[in-house]
Amino acid sequence: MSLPVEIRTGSDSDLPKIERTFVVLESLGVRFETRVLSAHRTPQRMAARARELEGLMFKVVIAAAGGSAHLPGMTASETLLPVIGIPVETTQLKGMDSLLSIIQMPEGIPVGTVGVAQAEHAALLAAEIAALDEPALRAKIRAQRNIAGAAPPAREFVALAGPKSEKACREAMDLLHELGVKDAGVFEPGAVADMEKAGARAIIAWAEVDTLSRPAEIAAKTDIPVVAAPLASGAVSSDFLPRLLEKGPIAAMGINRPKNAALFAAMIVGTSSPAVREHLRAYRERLSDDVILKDTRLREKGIRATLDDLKK
Ligand code: RP5
Repeated sequence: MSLPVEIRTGSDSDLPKIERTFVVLESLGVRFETRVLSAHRTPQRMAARARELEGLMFKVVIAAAGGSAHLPGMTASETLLPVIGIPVETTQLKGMDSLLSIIQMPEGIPVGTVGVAQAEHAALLAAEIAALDEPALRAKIRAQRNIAGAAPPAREFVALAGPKSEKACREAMDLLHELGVKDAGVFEPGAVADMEKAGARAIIAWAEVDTLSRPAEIAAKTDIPVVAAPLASGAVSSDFLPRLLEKGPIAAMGINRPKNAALFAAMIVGTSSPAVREHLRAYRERLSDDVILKDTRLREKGIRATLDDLKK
């Protein structure tokens, strides 16, 4: 029988720090495999294993690392499975180094990040993703999280908890459409029961400086995985991300990455939709082609002409 969750850490020293992940998954009866794979010290081994995961029928990856924590991001660049990143707490910087290394991914390669040391949230998110087509597991998760009632079956639908930031909403909607996700709709943030009734498979919850707790408030009412999409118009204070991630379980994107929120939601949909996964694969190929094109142009034109072009 295939296992739905792979848990990978950058070192065995991370394992005791994420012990709640194992405890929670075991309590829910969700099977997992655990590996130590360092992004820096065993890059090839780490990448090769990441490339195998889809074929082995895994559904979701939890990756934990501390400090210059590149394991979740590098894993995400090698698989189309959703990757949940756990920033491991560090002595000097209290895990802020790990958090920023994991969450601020470039456009195109999202990592659903939980708060520093939030191993339990990561386990719950992974279980929620694995449970989307398994009513019995959903019921167990809802019971454990004190969420009332049975969840209506999930269909190929992504809910966007608006109505703020129309531009971000539009960008996310357009990308979901491009990625072949059958249906998506915008809801008032409080209308979680309606999102459930609509059969959402993922909820994208926008958060701004005055609404940072909103994604977690939505997550408190449902077992549908919540993708938190923080938006900010200028510089933010150092507690912006910690405040966003204080409660959960939420899978947070970097700041101003609405497309990554759509991609992560589509990756969740892709765990049961081969068609969406093929769109995601093509999208990744376009991202890669774009970088290769930039490099080719630079080599052809030279640095001076390229700088002139970039400054135009
Ligand atoms: C990171 O460096 C690991 O994820 C771990 O959090 C940290 C320390 O690793 P070890 O020195 O214990 O191997 O890559």
